[in-house]
Amino acid sequence: MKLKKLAIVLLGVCACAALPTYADDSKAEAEVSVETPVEAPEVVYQDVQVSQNVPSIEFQNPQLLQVHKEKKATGSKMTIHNNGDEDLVITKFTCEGFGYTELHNSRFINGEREMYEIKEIVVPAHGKLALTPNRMHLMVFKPERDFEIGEYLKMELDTNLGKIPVIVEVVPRRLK
Ligand SMILES: [Cu+2]
Repeated sequence: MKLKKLAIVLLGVCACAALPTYADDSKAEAEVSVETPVEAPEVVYQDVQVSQNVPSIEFQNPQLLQVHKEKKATGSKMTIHNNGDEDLVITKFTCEGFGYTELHNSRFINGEREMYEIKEIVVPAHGKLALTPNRMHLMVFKPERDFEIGEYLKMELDTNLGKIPVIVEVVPRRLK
């Protein structure tokens, strides 16, 4: 008797699982949206990223070089495409996991690279700009922890067109 009852219960479970139940789907969806953290990034990492709030701006291969152990700082590499009619002016930015940031340019004196802070980075309308530690770039300081190669970190750029999120991939320190 007991065994038969168990079989019926199991059958019932199987039948339920096989049936598409729209009520359950909506419930699952509601649960997901409740559990989604408020600070979830609006964009995910892709080789080419287009911002939802400023669709004329495109980021190609956004990367952050692994943090320099002694200097506790590092720079970014990416190409920013501006398909809009207005120049893009970056005035500051933040980066997840870092306590301090600066906009930088580099100059070479006797073959030695020297970085210095600049007030803004401009990507001309209908133009593009390649950011690299050898030229203009986004520099981050005060790492709050160690970062692994392949990790994704969210940056947020303050620009004349509004705040623009971009996800950077942590890559090995290798410069062309
Ligand atoms: Cu720098």
